[in-house]
Amino acid sequence: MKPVVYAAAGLAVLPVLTFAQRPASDVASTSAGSIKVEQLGRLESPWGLALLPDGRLLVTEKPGRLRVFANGALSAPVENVPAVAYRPKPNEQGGLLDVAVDPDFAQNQRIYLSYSEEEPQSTPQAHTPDPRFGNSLDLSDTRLLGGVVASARLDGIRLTDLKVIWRQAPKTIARGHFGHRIVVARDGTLFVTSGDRMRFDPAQSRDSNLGKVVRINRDGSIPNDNPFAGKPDARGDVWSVGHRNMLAAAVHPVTGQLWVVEMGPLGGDELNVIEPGANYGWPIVSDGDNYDKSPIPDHTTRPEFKAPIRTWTPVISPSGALFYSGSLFPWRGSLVVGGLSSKAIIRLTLDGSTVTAEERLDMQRRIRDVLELPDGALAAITDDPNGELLRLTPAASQRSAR
Ligand SMILES: [Ca+2]
Ligand SMILES: [Ca+2]
Repeated sequence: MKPVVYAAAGLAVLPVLTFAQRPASDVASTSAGSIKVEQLGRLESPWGLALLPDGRLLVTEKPGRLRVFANGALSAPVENVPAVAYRPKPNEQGGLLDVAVDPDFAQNQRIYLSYSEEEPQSTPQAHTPDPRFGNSLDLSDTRLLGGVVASARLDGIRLTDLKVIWRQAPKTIARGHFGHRIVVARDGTLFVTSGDRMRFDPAQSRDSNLGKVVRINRDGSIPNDNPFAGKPDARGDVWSVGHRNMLAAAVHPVTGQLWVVEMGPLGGDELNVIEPGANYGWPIVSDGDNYDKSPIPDHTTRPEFKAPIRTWTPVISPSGALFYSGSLFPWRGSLVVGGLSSKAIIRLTLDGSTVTAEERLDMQRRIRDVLELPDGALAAITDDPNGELLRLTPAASQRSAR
């Protein structure tokens, strides 16, 4: 991997950006000039953003609400959103998670939601502490949970004809690592990032879809050209193997490949270019280590596993990604990644599948998802019980437009 150029003062590289305050609108200087950050609305723990063909935005809130942003305002909660398994901070990662829009929405009005559900009538199970998590595991968590993808028709602000089309299997105790970004592939199939549910080893197991990238048809059936479709010893929904917790994913605009940004453990966040059937190594290798400081061999020690094209230690905590295609910012072709613990938007300049530069926009907020608006502006949501829907635009063009 080529050395990555970090943003740093005094070097001939891209500047670090800092917003001095957190008012409803911020301005900061970037390599693309001054950027204005406007607050469009407030949301409780928003998680996923999607754009409808008519320009309306969909946004989820983890406690179980879906809202429509149109004409400058957030709607009331969309009716008939299914019940989700959610419990408030600091112990939750589940709830209502991502939302995606059918490529034929104008004809069929269908959208896709991911969320966590509890096993009906499940008996609470004792938690087996895993030393690899150190003291980071929530032992009060004893319910069997799993992630779900559902399809529904959006009729105004009401869902109809809701169908569950995919489930994580097996359900397990543990509050985290659902994953669950939904990305529509160029061929109209759906990619779903399925986290390891904090159980490590299922990520390498062929009879589980935990710790995998999954690809399904829009009705939940298995595409015939999936790498393990029809094989007796593997699940047909699996597209790639050996992942931890992938909260950011986007389809490359030229190659059509899925790119995912994966949370590492203690260090070792990864940017991976996904190839069908490939094994990305978790939990056997990671450039990070376990929470109890026990070492995990680095990727370079096991070349049989597909290596990330970039890793981050300390971590950025990736959550949400897009390939920028607009012209409002001079960023066409960049991969833009939202960061939680980094409280940043990370922009990677690419040459093919090599990262040639990295710019961090210091947002002073945990960024949960990012989206490109039709005019090339960026929308972002923040991971906070008192979260924000933000719009980022070049400050100069904002002034000239008014
Ligand atoms: Ca890996
Ligand atoms: Ca390591």
